[in-house]
Amino acid sequence: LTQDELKKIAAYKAVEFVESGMVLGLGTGSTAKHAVDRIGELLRQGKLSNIIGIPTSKKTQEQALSLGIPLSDLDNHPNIDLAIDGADEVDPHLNLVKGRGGSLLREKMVEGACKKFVCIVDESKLVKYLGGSGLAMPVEVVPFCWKFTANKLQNLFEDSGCVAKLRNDYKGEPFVTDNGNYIVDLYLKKDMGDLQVASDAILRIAGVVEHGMFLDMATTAIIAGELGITIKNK
Ligand code: DER
Repeated sequence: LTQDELKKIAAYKAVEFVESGMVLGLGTGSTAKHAVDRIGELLRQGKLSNIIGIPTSKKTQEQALSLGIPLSDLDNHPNIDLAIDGADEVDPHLNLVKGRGGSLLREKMVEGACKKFVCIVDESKLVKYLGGSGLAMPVEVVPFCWKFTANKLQNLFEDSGCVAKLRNDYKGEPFVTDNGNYIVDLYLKKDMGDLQVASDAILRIAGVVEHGMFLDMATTAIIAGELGITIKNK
């Protein structure tokens, strides 16, 4: 099975949790895309009805619009029944790294407003500890003096051999989020210790808007692997 087929399997399994009448947080990324497609398909077939989608990015908003999924926002629906979204890393406690697609702020706002947050991943996303994959730990920062903020972030985790890099787009320009901010990616060589302490320290830096660690937020993880599907509950 290809990675995308595994993503699709996890996504379709998560959509089995969706009931008619629900307000749904619609995730962002290549795994969540399958879930949004599936929701659109079930609505079209009449197998689901009265769904309201709260998108976690402009990209997902466009996808949902093209599928005819009725949409609203957090101002109108501050309490959401269920969110379905991918992740870049999942640790054994269902803590996540998200945001490699750049949507972490809206994802964290939406998923923070949900009664249930089902995280859908292929097995390649499982890690022993967050930041352990050597891949980016995203932090959304204001563009104003981003270098100053990036240096503070890098120094915060110097014991973990942290390197902070501004994320650029394909043109080599700074990547700009849906919210008009920049992303500084942190690359760690060792784990960052207590995650809550690390999270609090990052958020104390004035130029930081939000980071990509989703601690104690996912209620369920659906993991699709070569040997089948695993469902882990908090
Ligand atoms: O950027 C994001 O937060 C995405 O949800 C990411 O965490 C997962 O993206 P993927 O499903 O394309 O791997």
